[in-house]
Amino acid sequence: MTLVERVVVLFIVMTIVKVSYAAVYKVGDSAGWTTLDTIDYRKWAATKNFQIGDTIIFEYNAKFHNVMRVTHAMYKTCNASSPIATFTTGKDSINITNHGHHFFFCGVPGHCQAGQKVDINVLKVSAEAPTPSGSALASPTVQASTVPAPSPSNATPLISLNGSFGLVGLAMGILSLAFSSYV
Ligand SMILES: *[C@@H]1O[C@H](CO)[C@@H](O)[C@H](O)[C@H]1NC(C)=O
Ligand SMILES: *[C@@H]1O[C@H](CO)[C@@H](O)[C@H](O)[C@H]1NC(C)=O
Ligand SMILES: [Cu+2]
Repeated sequence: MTLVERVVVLFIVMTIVKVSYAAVYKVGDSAGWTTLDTIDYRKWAATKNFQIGDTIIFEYNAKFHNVMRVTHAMYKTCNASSPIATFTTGKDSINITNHGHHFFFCGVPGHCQAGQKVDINVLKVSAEAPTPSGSALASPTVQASTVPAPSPSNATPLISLNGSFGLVGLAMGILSLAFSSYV
């Protein structure tokens, strides 16, 4: 390989690693964070495979909406009295740094009740295929027949660990391939 080819390969590998490790999701896609269209944010979230490192963007008119991160109990009852965090810029980026549920709603009275609420659930086992386990809510039979249920045992963290080692290993392998002839 020429030097240019090596650099190109390296760039491609780094791009792949970056894409698979840090996705950016705009809540509601082009509609954004709103009550105008009747957006089903639960359906929106169910098609995503959220992972640690991903960025969630709430985009909205700050005159009419906001974003509050809340507990599960507050989320269920649309209780905005003591949010964990409040965002009001109109374009809020939230970095996902841990597993589990991340509950958000709009704290403007009535908006959460109208459906302006979303649960960003970051699963422990990351699926390679774009088949979100969240779709189990919509179609449990399809989910059960096509995707093996993740084992709830202690083995699950090992699977994702192996996965990231595999990717790092691939990148390092190609790196050493690219530069081996210079050593
Ligand atoms: C909302 O939550 C606060 C604090 O957790 C609580 O004191 C209050 O009673 C709740 N309000 C309603 C309407 O449930
Ligand atoms: C999220 O991460 C990006 C880059 O990784 C950083 O620039 C940004 O400030 C972070 N945002 C928050 C809210 O921490
Ligand atoms: Cu709102």
